[in-house]
Parts: sequence; C-alpha cells; structure tokens
Amino acid sequence: MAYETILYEQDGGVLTITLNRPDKLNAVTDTMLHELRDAFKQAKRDESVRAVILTGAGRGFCAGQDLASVKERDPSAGGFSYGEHLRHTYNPLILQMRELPKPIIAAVNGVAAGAGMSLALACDLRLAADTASFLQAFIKIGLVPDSGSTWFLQRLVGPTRAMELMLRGTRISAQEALDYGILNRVVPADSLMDEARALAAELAAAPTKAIGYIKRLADFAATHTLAETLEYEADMQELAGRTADHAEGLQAFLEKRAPTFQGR
Ligand code: T3D
Repeated sequence: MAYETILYEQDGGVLTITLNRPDKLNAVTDTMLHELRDAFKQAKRDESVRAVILTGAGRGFCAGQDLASVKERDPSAGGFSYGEHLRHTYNPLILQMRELPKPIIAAVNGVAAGAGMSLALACDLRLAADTASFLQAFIKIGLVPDSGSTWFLQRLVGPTRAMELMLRGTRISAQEALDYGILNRVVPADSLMDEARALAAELAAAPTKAIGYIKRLADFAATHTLAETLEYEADMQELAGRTADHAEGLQAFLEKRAPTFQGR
C-alpha cells in the first residue's frame, strides 16, 4: 500500500506499519490518522495478515498530535474543535486497534509522547529500545490525556503512578516504563526490530482466531464483574472450540506432533 505519512510493509504473516514523519518525531497529522485507520482496516480485512508491528521512523516513535496543525484549526471556519477532532479521528482509531482480531506489537524506537504514548498503550504488547522514553505530554500544554491514555495507563501501572505521570508529564526512560509495567521488554536499540519481528512471527503462526477472542475477553474483563466475565469466557470458548485451528491443535497434541495453525 502506498501512503504519504506511514509505511505499510508485509513480510509473510507480519505487517509492519511505520509512522513516517521522522523530521517531526512522527507527530500525528490528520492525513496520518486517516491513513492509520485505512491501514488497520486493510489489516483486518486481509486474512494473510496475522500480526502487526507498529513502529516509528527515525529517532522518535511518535510525538503525539502535530501541534503546528492544531494551531491552524479554526472551528469558527468549520474546522473541528478539540472534542470533535478526537471523536472523529483518534477515538475510532484506538477502538479499531483494540477491536482488531489480530495481535499488535508496539516496537517503540524512541520518544512516545502524548497521543503517541496512547498509541503504544493501545497495542497488545510493547517492546522498546533502551533509548526510548515515554511522557504524558498533554499537561505540559494545558490539555488532558486522551486517546485512551487515562484508561490504559491506570490498568497498566495502577492509579498512583498513573496519576503522577498524567499530572506531571514526567518523561520516563524505557527501563522505568518496564519497571512500571508499561512494557513487556526493553532491548538494545539496534536489535529492536529483529526482536519485534521474531515475536510477531511467533504470533503470526499462532491460532489467530483465539488471539482475537483473547483480546475481546481481556478488554471485557477489565470493565465487567466476575460472573459476567465467566459467561463471556464461555461464549468465546464456544467460538474458539469451533475453529479449524483448535481442531488442528487437538489433533497435533494427540499425534504428538507440532501443530500447523492456519489462522482459521
Ligand atoms: O484535538 C486534538 O487533536 C487533541 C489531541 C491531542 C493529543 C496530543 O497528543 S497532545 C500532546 C502533543 N504532543 C506534545 O505536546 C509533545 C511535543 N513535543 C515535545 O515535547 C518534544 O518534542 C519531545 C519531548 C517529544 C521530544 O523532545 P526532543 O528534544 O527530543 O525533540 P524536539 O527538538 O523537541 O523535536 C524535534 C522536532 O520535532 C522539532 O522540529 P524542528 O524544530 O526540528 O523543525 C519539533 O518541533 C518537532 N515536534 C516534536 N513534537 C511535535 C513536533 N512538531 C509538531 N508537533 C509535535 N507534537
């Protein structure tokens, strides 16, 4: 796929989406938001895509909303206000990522600020270069965390740490983010993409449908009671139990061989 602000590159079952405005630390423009939504739509539609990596070009992962373009918005001339902009752009993108029935790995190569950090938090797994950093930059310009940061962050790091990160906008290192529970792994910067591709390849060979159901279950469990979640687990297990990959997994176990999952 040819886009202006992102790269869309597939290798086997692994799709890599690269935010590609390196001179601006991949700050997010409306074009980028539109292209990301299109890319995730393609990723959902294309059965051959079974895992996605989200990363950034150059020295940054993503510096959040492009602030120069905010300055140019004029609601009195028919442009979006802040709330309208979020509702039309970031909010559907974040939901689209959570609802993608395939794993998304953030390969955080550099600074992730504001909505750029939210994008990383919306992924299913997060690897970061040891040179990466994270900040809830919103407060520094008098805004509030958005694009899901308030929801994701409290669940990942707990309310005490989340509140300090959001109130102070402190920039934390990859190691601190790992210690806080934001990251799955920190790796040397020059091996980040190899590690991300190896993990993505492993997940791309896994039972894709079950991964989609696990994503749904995890998000459901975060906001429902135990009784409701038990019921939803039963629903999802019903669906997983009908997949070809489950049949293959069961058969392979009984035949004492490695399974070959097709993502169906
Ligand atoms: O309605 C809505 O859309 C609301 C949505 C809001 C969502 C948000 O994300 S609000 C938060 C927006 N992001 C920020 O406030 C972060 C701003 N950037 C920074 O604080 C710093 O750049 C960083 C801490 C991320 C990195 O610092 P550093 O020293 O490594 O890099 P730098 O020199 O500041 O930036 C390098 C270039 O990127 C520079 O451009 P130049 O001068 O070389 O031409 C800088 O202006 C540009 N840049 C960085 N962040 C942004 C940006 N340009 C536009 N928008 C940015 N967010």
